This record gives sequence, structure tokens and C-alpha cells, in this order.
Amino acid sequence: MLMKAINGAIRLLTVAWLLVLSLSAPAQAHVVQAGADLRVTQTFAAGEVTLVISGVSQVPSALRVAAEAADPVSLQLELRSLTDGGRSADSVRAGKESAALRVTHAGPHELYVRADDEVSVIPFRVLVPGSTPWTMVMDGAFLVAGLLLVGGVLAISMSRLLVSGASAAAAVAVTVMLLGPYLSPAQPGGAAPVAEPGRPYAQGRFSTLPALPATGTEFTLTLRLADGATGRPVDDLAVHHEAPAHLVVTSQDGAVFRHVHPLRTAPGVLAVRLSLPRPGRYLAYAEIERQQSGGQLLTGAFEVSGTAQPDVSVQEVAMPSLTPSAPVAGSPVTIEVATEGQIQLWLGMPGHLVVRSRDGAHLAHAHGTAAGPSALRFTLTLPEPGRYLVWVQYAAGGRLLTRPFTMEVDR
Ligand SMILES: [Cu+2]
Repeated sequence: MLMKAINGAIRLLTVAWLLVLSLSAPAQAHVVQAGADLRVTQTFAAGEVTLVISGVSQVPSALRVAAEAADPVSLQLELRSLTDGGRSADSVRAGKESAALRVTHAGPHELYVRADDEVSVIPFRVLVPGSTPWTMVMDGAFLVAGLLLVGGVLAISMSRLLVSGASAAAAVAVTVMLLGPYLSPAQPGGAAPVAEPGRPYAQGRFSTLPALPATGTEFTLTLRLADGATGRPVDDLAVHHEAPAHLVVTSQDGAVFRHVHPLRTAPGVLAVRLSLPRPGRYLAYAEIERQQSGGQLLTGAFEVSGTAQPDVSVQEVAMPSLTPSAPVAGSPVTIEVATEGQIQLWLGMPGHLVVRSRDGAHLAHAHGTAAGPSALRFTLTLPEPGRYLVWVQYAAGGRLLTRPFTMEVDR
């Protein structure tokens, strides 16, 4: 009788816990945890680098940071914990060995990445496996059952109370163990507090230093991000497609194209050094995603003075095949492009396509699938008839290739 009552009460408690714990954890961005590396691509003047920050399963331990790049770039790294201010430094040469930084606490960190005189500060969280109340209940119940059984054996004659207690504890342990897969996962140590879900939007302001850059001369293009509601700097960018921000810069006529990944130089400030070969008006488009929010495209324009310089990034033209051969506005078109050499992943994807209307009012970014070993296929729908400028980008033979073409879209 007593045992049945205890068992019943414990089952009720378990069900109550289930209801309390059924809150699901939010999607995590900008975190590292065991088995989930964070890949962050940054464009330095010295070259584009993808930093690969490996997760850890416990703290303190060594946090591995590797750097992938087409050209050798030497990087100085410094890890700072925002929890206790702890610091650890190391250096790494892209493509070579990885750096080992000391991580002592879970939670928010900043990785300072220096290449020559440029510094990018990458914020991220270190997560380690946590435990939930129900895993502690299970472990505790197993312990109590074990102790009571041992106690019973030692007392030789197992009293009824001991047997009841032991079987009740065993029942709790087994119930929680069996229900384990259906319970909410443990909130890892170091995780951010669960924020109110919302869709904050950012306002972007582009500027150049100097204010009027000259052709063939390095200048800095800066994007300042402010929260649309509070006006405060936006510092919660999620890493998407391996970068906190994707920036496309094109000359108004479409002859010049750059796709770069600006450095976070301060909270809400993204900057990249560029050198452009032709004078005239340039259009800038930044693709960002704030945490707990959707994607956003921020646009701006700036002028470049001087005389035309030879373009070092001379592009060959792609020969695409279109289906249908005469695309129509509002209907999908499939574009297939033959690639030079075996396709390698770039920014986690086999192929990227950027399409811009002639006036620059419309810009879209599509991802392709590999159509065999040396072809890429993209499907997109363009909103208005007219002439579109298209750039296909992919990596092959350790190089990033950019292949432009134009496309007429009918009514
Ligand atoms: Cu990008």
C-alpha cells in the first residue's frame, strides 16, 4: 500500500516536471561547442581568411583555432574572456598548424585577430555540456536506491521500509531514464539567457575614408549599424554562410565586382579595405542577420575619383545555359554554368550567384548545387523585366573564381 502510494506520487511529480521543462532551447548562433565548430570568414588587406574555432567539451581546456586561406597570411590571435577578463595569446599562419588558446570559463569571449595593422574582434560564446534537474533527479534516485539496497543487505533482514524506499527510488530513476530522450535538452554552461523573441532591424550607414577615394589606392569602407528602435550600435550579428556580414560592391556600370567579408572593428562597426580600379559611382550591399531575427540587406553608395587603372581581377565571362532560354519576370529560371576544375566549397556552399538589376535597385544572392563534378546549377526568379548583371562565384584549385554574364528577362 505504502509503496504504491509513493510510486504514484513520484510518477505525478515526474509528469509535472515534464510540463515545466518542456520549454525548448532557442537556436544558437555565434557559439562554439564540442562537435560544432564556428567558421568565420574575414577579408583582410593581406587576404581572405576563414577562422575555424573548435568547440570544447569542458573548461578549462585548449581552444583550437585554425585559419584557412588561399594565400599565406600570418595572424596574431588573442582570446579574451568577458566573464573573468582572462587572456590567452598565440599566433597562426593560415593553412599551417592551428593555434591553441587557453579557455578557462564557458560564456562570452572575444577573439582578437590581427593581420599586419588590421584587427578584427570576433565575439562568440563557449558552450559546454550542462545538466538539467531531471538528470540530477535520475542520478540521485539511482544513488538512493543503491544505498538503501546496500543498507538492507548489511542489516541482513531487509525491513519493509527499506525495500519500499529502494524500489520507489529505483522507479524514479528508471522512469526518468526511459523518458530522458523526450525531455528538453540540457541548457549548456555558458549559454546566453533566453531573450524575448523579436525581429529587431538595423539601420546601416556606409562611409569611406578618405571621403573621396582615388582609383588604385587603398581606402576603408565602413558600415555603421544602429538598432532601428534604440539607435544603439548593433552588436548581435549571427554568423550566416560563414561570415557575420557579406558585402557586395559593384560599380554602377557593373564592370567592377567585389564580394568581401568586413571586419568587426568595434561594436556595430564593420570595415574593409578596398582598392578599386575605375572612377565613378559604386553601389554597396551588405547582407546581415541579427540573432533572433531574419536576414536584412543594407544598401549604400559612394564615389571614387581618378583615372581608370588596369583591373587586376580581370574576369572571364561565364557561358551559362538558361532554362527556359528566354527567362520571364515572375517565373523561375534555371542557370547552369560549366566550372573550371573540381568544385570546392566556399562559404559552406558549392556555388554562389549574385544578380543585380542594371539600375542597382534589385540585388539578390542565390546558392547553387553541384550539377556533376564540373557544373553548377542555380534557380531564381526575377521580379521585373529588363537586363540583369550576374556574377557566379565558386572555388576550384584553391582559388576563388568570379565569372560574370548578363541576362535579359522578358515581360
Ligand atoms: Cu559572402
